[in-house]
Amino acid sequence: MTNLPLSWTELEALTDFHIDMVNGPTNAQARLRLFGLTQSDVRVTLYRDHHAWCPYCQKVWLWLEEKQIPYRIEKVTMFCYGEKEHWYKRKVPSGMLPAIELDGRIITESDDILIALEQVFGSLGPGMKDPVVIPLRRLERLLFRAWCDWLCYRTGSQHQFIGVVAMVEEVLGSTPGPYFLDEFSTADVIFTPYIERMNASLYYYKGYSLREENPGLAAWFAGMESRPTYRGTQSDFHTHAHDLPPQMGGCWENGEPQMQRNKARVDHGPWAGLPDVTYPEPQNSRAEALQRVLKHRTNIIRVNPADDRLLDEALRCALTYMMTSVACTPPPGSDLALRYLRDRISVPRDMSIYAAKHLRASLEATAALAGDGESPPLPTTHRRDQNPANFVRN
Ligand SMILES: N[C@@H](CCC(=O)N[C@@H](CS)C(=O)NCC(=O)O)C(=O)O
Repeated sequence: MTNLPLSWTELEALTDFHIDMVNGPTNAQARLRLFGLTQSDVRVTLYRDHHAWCPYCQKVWLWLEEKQIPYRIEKVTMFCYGEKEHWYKRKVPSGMLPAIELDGRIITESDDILIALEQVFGSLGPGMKDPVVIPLRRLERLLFRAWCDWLCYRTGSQHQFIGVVAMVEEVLGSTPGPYFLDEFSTADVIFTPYIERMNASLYYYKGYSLREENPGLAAWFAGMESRPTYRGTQSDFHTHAHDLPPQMGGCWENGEPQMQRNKARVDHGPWAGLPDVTYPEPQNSRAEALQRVLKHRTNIIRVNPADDRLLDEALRCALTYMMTSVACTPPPGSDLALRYLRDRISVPRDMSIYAAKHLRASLEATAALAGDGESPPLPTTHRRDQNPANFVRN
């Protein structure tokens, strides 16, 4: 007997997921963060990318969240996703992100932004110019360059990267807790965006698991994941693996068996258990995924190359499976459409990491009932398939 998918109305009844975006936990969807204060307390606007992906934006975002500074968020398109907003180019002619407006003054460059914020709101532990932080900032840039070299060039050196990682491990091993200094501080914020991207990209393109092979970094990740601020900004392997190539000018696969296995797993699952997250899964992650799809379903269906009616039914099959474990066979030909969507869930832009894993898994399991067709590979020189202009307003 064929199971029928639930209707949209029946699906709506299966989620009561709700967070207070303004005063609740860190989240990528908020346009205003108040931390219990009022709009008249807001002195800062953060301009960051629509995708919640830009690493330098994550640095400033995390800092503001840790310090609980009330701020507004204005989202801007990065060049490789679409056209830069004219209003932003009038403020910041280079179009570069992040920028902040602090008491009406525009500031760019993430380090200068943090320094300016420190002057007004105080530092997060030892500040950017503190003698204990400066060498750590240099180490972060050293690690960054060694990573770029290994990831992006055929001749790049794993050996050199591992050498810098050993220096990072030594620092982490010399502090009493999991962080770069005795307590969580600016130094951890500075390292966060690129360590996260290194973990994802080296797993996928080189078969190397930064987090699993280095005890200091494993403990650091666990420390970071104990913080709701970091969880709210945290991305997953799939998102990073496919957002990095256009930003980095390409990433080189080393073609080794472990790399091939890792790549297949990130692209096709199973996503549960990947070393991109280890904190215990929240109970409401399926409900979160469902709520996010319900909110954007019209656009999700419209931008998919498949026929709207076909995807409408197929998507309800996948969501029914995710929420009830009842498998419904989707219409013939919908395997491509479901996998198109599977490949375009962006974390944390669309939902949190565990919610995305459930949604990807349900889309894949449902697609497999229709066939083994794959949608064309994701572009590597741009990501205009993700142009926010298709999503910003319903
Ligand atoms: N040194 C700058 C680097 C900022 C940067 O490279 N931003 C990139 C995004 S990660 C950007 O805005 N690129 C233009 C674009 O993609 O639209 C900083 O620390 O803020």
